[in-house]
Amino acid sequence: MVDITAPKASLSVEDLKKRITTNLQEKQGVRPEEATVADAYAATAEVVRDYLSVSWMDAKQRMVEGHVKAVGYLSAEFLLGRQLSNALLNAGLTQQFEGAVAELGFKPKDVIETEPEPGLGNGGLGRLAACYVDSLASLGVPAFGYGIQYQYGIFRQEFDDEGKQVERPDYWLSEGNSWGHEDVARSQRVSFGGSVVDGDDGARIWKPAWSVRAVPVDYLVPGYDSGRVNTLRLWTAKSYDEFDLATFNRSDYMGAVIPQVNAENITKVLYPEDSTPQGKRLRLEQQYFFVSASIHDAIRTFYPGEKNPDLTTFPDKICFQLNDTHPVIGIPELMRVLIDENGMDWDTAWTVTRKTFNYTCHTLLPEALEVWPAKLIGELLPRHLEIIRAINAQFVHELESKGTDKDAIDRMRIATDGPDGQVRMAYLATVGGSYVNGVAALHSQLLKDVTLKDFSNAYPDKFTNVTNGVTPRRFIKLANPRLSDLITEGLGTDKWIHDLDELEGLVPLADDASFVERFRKVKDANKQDFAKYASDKFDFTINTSTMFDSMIKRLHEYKRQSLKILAVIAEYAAIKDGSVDADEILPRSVFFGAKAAPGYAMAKLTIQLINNVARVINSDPAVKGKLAVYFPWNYNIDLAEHLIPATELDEQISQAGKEASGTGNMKFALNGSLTVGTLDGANVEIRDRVGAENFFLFGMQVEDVEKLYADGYDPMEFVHADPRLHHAIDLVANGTFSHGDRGTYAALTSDWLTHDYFMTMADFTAYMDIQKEIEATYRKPDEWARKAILNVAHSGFFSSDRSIEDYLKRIWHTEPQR
Ligand code: F55
Repeated sequence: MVDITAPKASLSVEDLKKRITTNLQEKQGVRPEEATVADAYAATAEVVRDYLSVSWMDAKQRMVEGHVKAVGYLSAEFLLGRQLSNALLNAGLTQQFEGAVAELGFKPKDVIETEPEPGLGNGGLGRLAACYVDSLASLGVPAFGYGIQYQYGIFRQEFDDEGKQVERPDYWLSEGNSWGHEDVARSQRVSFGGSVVDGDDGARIWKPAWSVRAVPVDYLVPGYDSGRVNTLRLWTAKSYDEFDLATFNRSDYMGAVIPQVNAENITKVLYPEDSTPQGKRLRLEQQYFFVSASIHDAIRTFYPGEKNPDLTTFPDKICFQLNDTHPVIGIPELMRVLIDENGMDWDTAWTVTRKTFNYTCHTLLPEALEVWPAKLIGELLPRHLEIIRAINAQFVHELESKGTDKDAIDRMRIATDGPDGQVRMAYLATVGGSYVNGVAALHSQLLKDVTLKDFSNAYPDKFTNVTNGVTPRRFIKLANPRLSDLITEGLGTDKWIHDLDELEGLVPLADDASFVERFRKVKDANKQDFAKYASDKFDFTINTSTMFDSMIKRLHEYKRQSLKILAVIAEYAAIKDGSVDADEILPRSVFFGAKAAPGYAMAKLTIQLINNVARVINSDPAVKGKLAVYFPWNYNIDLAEHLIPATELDEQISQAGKEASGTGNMKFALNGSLTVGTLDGANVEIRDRVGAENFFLFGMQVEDVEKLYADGYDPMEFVHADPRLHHAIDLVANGTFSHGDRGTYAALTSDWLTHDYFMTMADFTAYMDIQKEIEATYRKPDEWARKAILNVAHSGFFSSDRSIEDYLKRIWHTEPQR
């Protein structure tokens, strides 16, 4: 038997070159001298994957044989970003790769950039899942990521001539898939529809109407310098060629065959809504599809070959983290699997299920909590609806016997009755698992005080916090090599890459003139790089001696891109009418990056406005060199990796109490930007750590917002009180940014003046004021740099390694496997 645990020597440049050459000839079918950069990429990716697979097999074997409980991270989204450079870094092969491909006649950068970005997520939630699988592997935790391999990821955003968003399909698999490998032998059958009938001894038997085949596509997740390679298993739907017995019995040939033919639709496309889930049948099909396959996969993995496994031990083998409500149907599914498929009694199954699951909530917006029509669940998953109703009945009974008051019980029902009955997935998750966590301290507090208040009153020990984090591998080491080198030099070690608290060692260097100077040079060089990238890719001409001011995130009213664009318009107007004098103006380049959900009209109109403000301002000689606005289209991980290291001012200006955490804020602070922000989400913790004097705080706080809602908010009062705001809105309304047409932005301006639910008008003056302070600080470059260095030094807490350690201690109660 081959000893797969034997330590392997790393590869030399020569070894790697040889392997790539062989792959080119034998797998890609080209002679090395004829190879294109795409061939070189495909060959390198395969070679690196093969190289990692020895450690991967080893990790899988040890996970099953070892006695450490594993983690299954269930997420409908994993927003990975490009794989090659990350795999090379984590495997310790970056230099060998650079040497090898250079000898083969390629620029390493070109090879890396050939890879299409797998955009299998919408934004923060999906990216967080990607950071977490990186940290799990880097810390040596036995873990699986489980999700969906969509054929079409998040849409590719383009802008038309009017500056409107246009969505284009993202067929990211068109050139093949170097990283994901189908493992057809480990497929799972997932069934839908049909009915439930009585069996013997009170058993209930689900007779589904149709089934699909869930085929796993495995992605390797190499830990940084940990030797561990975990699995990210993304399921793809295939149809079965043969008929199900149930299909055959129904003798409705065409009717029965359509769902089979449509099977592959289940994993066709990622839903692009990031905050208002549509109660669509296909979305529920996606959720059940990946969760059912994953649960069965875990059972198969941990009880190999066993016909009648003792599943009371299941929670000792693995615990499942539910990434928001999307995988919550897993709770009734595990109940069904235990009871119907494995003959367990209800109470034991309930104990096992509750021990197995935990739930992370990522929102404070009520409309973002998934609620499904009971009717739909009943049609698609009739047995699950029965189980959910039984869980609900048992839960209500439990509350009654605890003496919970009747109104509270009514508010807390998991499932409501009647023709419009609903199932509330966040409640099901709270009741059906051990722990519920928010994603930043303030968010977790608000979950307890507001969103899930009744539940936290009834079960206070269930609630905990794990503040989000980001991986320093992708977002510092790979994205910002210059800063990485400077940090390593300053600290005299590169230990910070896996222990980010080491950054504290930079604190004294914030007062070291030569370090400060080098830090400034790094930022300048990154700005030059970005200008070059943006010129090549977007044809932008950017003046790099301006301040780089960025707001990159999904477009949502609560995030308040409107506040930023109104401030830009106000500044533009002030320059034009001479109300600021020329040498008072701090030259700025303002960057936006944002996709809007295709059905979100207000967000799309905001995009159109930003594009047209950019068009007008950037072509107006009166503000040339003073103010410019850039809106690179199709904001994705690649753009973030380029823009964040070059940014000096980061905008985190959501209405207080609305952004659960934010993770961009962490990436910026770690890359030496200063934040202008409200006291919201993780901004609170960032400010606490970097120091109030190194953070530009403005705006209303949660209590102010509550009070203003309660007192009755009238945005007009604020518009009248600040002539700059009044004027800026006038310019939007009078056609300045719509070729004279006064109707274009009517929906926006009327909302600002009448509703303005997120209180943009109320925070405008404070936002303009803080900008003056920002400008004054920026005029003292050494002071600015000192603050930026202190942001880096004190942000080590925001490593996703620390988040994972918190999950291990507070929720999963497991540990790395040495
Ligand atoms: C996607 C689909 C649906 Cl149906 C609902 C929400 C989403 C989604 O993408 N949510 C999301 O990204 N939430 C964000 O999660 C981040 C990670 O925890 C937070 O930092 C951020 O505050 C939150 O908005």
